Amino acid sequence: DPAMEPEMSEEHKAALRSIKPQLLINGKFEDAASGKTFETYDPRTGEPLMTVAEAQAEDVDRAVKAARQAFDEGPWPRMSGRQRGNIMNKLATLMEKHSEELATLESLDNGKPYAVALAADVPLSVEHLRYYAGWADKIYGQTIPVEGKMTAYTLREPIGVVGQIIPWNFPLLMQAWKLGPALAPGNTVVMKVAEQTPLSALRVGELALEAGLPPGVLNIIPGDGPVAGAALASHKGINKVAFTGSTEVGRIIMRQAAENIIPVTLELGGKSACIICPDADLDEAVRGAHDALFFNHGQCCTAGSRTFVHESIYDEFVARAAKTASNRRVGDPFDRSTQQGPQVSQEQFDKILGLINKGVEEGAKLETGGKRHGDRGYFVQPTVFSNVTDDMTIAKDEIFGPVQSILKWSSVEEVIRRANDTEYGLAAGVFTKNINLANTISRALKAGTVWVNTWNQFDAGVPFGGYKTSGIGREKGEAALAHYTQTKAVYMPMAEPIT
Ligand code: TXE
Repeated sequence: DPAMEPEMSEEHKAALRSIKPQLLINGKFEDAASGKTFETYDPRTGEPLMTVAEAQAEDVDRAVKAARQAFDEGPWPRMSGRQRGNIMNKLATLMEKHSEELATLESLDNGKPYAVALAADVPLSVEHLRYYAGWADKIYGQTIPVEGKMTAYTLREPIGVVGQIIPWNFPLLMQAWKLGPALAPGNTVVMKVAEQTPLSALRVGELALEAGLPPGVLNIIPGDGPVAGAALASHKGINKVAFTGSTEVGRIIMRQAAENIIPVTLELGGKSACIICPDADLDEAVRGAHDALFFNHGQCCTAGSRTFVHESIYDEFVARAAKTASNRRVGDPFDRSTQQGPQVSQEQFDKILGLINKGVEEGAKLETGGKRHGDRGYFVQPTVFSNVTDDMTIAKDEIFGPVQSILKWSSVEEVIRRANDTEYGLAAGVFTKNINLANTISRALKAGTVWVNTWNQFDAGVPFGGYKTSGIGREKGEAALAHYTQTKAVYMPMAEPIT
């Protein structure tokens, strides 16, 4: 395709050639039974990037059967935790070895800056797998003293076949977040990757086989949400479902899980409040609030999409925030100076520009940006709105784009109430040097994560998840393992103890 030539280097082509763009079922890459395929697009140009096999219900069924057999008869849940940990560590090491290739795929498919993918997405995914590899031989129960001549203990067993559905904003990282706690205790997995970004996950699937993951333990099915995703979430053969994506689809997934009475974990949308107190270091706060919103082009469930600024510093803050946003370097993700690439898809691009227009219509003041950047691809100008009020659409809906909304507050009680006045509760944060204020506000915020004078910290060991409609359950840390194991209690009489 001549339109693509200027931007497709030999490195890019080599990374694309490294992929088998098919379904990974039972340790083999294969086409969909129907032969169906779909295109994944290059968000820089909107041109097709690669043709990928598209799973239908019959393929999902084959994948679930493979995962079932691997769980019921295969070595994975039967080998020692330490052996599982060794294989997971090998996968992490292979991913590290292929860092540049994986980062290239991530940028080509998703549009995020290559430098960010290489410095964050890949190493954080590697670290995550290593963290859970470390847990694999440390998942154990308790011995519980009971009445009478009886002994009792618990075992923590894997749940079985797990269905996992992931989104496109952090393809590698979302895959690692889901795989780590599922694989460590011995579950087997069928993973539906996002139709926008299937590439890096497929490469990881191949590396997992190379690392020695037995066939059927990890099955990867690219495909459409309402087709492949729905077939997976409603399949009678899965024992648990885990989903990251929109709140709207989360509701559907939970309904389907209810039909089969299986546990469900959901990581959904957010409208996170970033509260700037009058005593905050203004430069740090402007930079912090900027990064909280604009990181990953605003495509973060934790985006600080409601910036609440105290009235005493409001005008100065707005001026500096607008300047910072207008200085943000937008461009080709493979240019090392680029801070912001294109949004992931035409659909997201349209949604964001639509919400920007809504902001203008409803009376918010456009300080900078507001339009598409350039004339092709899905680039959006870094945009800042001031004079945003709580009732505006841009203050309520998840925009998932580079659009900062700055609201004004005057008292602590008021800002806490307004920050919590949302259906979401994923993350929140406060910038202040006053330790009492930091404590008061962080305790009062109804959100699964609160950041104080920082944002977007995601250590593998720290639990992450939502209050309210932002989700159910926790990912990362020890907390996630609880969702991927079930407890068996064993009672056994014992002879009269001799003491
Ligand atoms: O999400 P979907 P979309 C939010 C964000 C974004 C909006 C829409 O606001 O603008 O959601 O994005 C699969 N049964 N987030 O449309 O549809 C789908 O194929 C089973 C927040 O991309 O929820 C993909 O793999 N699966 C979010 C995954 O669900 C279905 C990240 C997510 O897609 C399905 C992404 C169905 N009926 C978007 N329909 C976050 N929490 O970080 C779709 N899918």
